[in-house]
Amino acid sequence: MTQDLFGELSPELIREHLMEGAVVLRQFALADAEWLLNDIQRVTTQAPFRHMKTPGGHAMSAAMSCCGDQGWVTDTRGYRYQSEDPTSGQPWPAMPESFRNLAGKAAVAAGFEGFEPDACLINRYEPGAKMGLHQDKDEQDFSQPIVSVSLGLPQVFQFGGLKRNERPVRVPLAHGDVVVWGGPARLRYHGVLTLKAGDHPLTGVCRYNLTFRKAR
Ligand code: MD3
Ligand code: FE
Repeated sequence: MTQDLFGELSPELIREHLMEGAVVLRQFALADAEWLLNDIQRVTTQAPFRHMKTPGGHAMSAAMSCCGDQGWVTDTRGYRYQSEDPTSGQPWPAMPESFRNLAGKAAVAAGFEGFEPDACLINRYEPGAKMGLHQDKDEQDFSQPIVSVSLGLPQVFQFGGLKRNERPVRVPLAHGDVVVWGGPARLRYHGVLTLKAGDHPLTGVCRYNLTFRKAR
């Protein structure tokens, strides 16, 4: 613990610089994890997890839901953001304050002031689930970063280059880790390897990942 100017105790910030524009904030969300998980539960009661289909017709192995003004969807028509949940036809659940606060704090800690995400994609991985290398490029403004929060079981993240054929670097992500991707890292290929079986005290047999985006 360190003491700041006002004598308040705060946990040491563990910053791992991955490459230009990408920083891992180890355990940054640890103290907020139970609130975040509660809010994941509330959001996904309204907008249940589902396995969306890629334009190629394959069901994704990660189950997904969204909150905020915009949600990311995929179906046979393609990938896009939209303001309604296609399952219910209703607007996505509002972004919980716990989500918004954490995303803002993490962006500032990584050097991005004024990050105001309008979308949060919630991914749930169970053993055997993975996400292949892809770019996040359905957002309008690539000058805005993406903040990702890992909760529950650990999973190995793959961080590639600007072309799919560049060999990715492997970065293990654990409960509470937050990664901020901006600047020249914003359009890099990335994915996660297959989740291994395990049992986490707060999430059981799964890993959750929140990604905060400015879609519009
Ligand atoms: C690097 N999710 O939802 S988060 C996704 O663990 C996604 O669920 C993964 O990729 C997961 O699109 C990885 C880390 C991440 C998210 C966005 C990025 C890394 C990124 C955007 C640009 C570069
Ligand atoms: Fe992604």
